[in-house]
Amino acid sequence: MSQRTLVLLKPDAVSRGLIGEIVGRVERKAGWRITALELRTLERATLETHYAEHVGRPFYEPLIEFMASGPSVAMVVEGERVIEGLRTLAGPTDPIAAAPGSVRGDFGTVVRENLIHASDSEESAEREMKIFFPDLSS
Ligand code: RTP
Ligand code: MG
Repeated sequence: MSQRTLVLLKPDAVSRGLIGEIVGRVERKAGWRITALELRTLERATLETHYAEHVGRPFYEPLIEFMASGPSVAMVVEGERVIEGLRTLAGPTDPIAAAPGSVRGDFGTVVRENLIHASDSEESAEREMKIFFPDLSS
């Protein structure tokens, strides 16, 4: 079942020089392909749309601030069961609970600065791809 998912390498991943490390892990998975990729400092408005589900949570404001603090990499990855696969590759939200071998488990300690975002369902993937790559063909 080929799918597409939206991945963000968050500002901590970019500032720490981990783009190649993380992109390399994605590229090495058999049959997965990166079909769009952009380095850009994300606008507040873009982030508010992306994180709309978290409005009102105590971590919402600091999360938006952090995500707007420097460049991120946005990309679309296509391939077999890639939505679940990218969530596995990323690891759980809290990097201390994430197993070594996952991106968060290998490189993170702080919940907010957890390096990577990956869409959590087909519906989220469709919604999020349109936010970051409005010109993408379906
Ligand atoms: P993401 O959406 O970024 O892929 O991460 P996720 O599904 O694993 O986590 P989610 O619950 O959607 O939270 C979104 C992002 O908000 C930050 N966060 N901080 N308690 C906290 O301080 C807290 N909780 C969440 C993290 O950056 C998380 O990835
Ligand atoms: Mg999420």
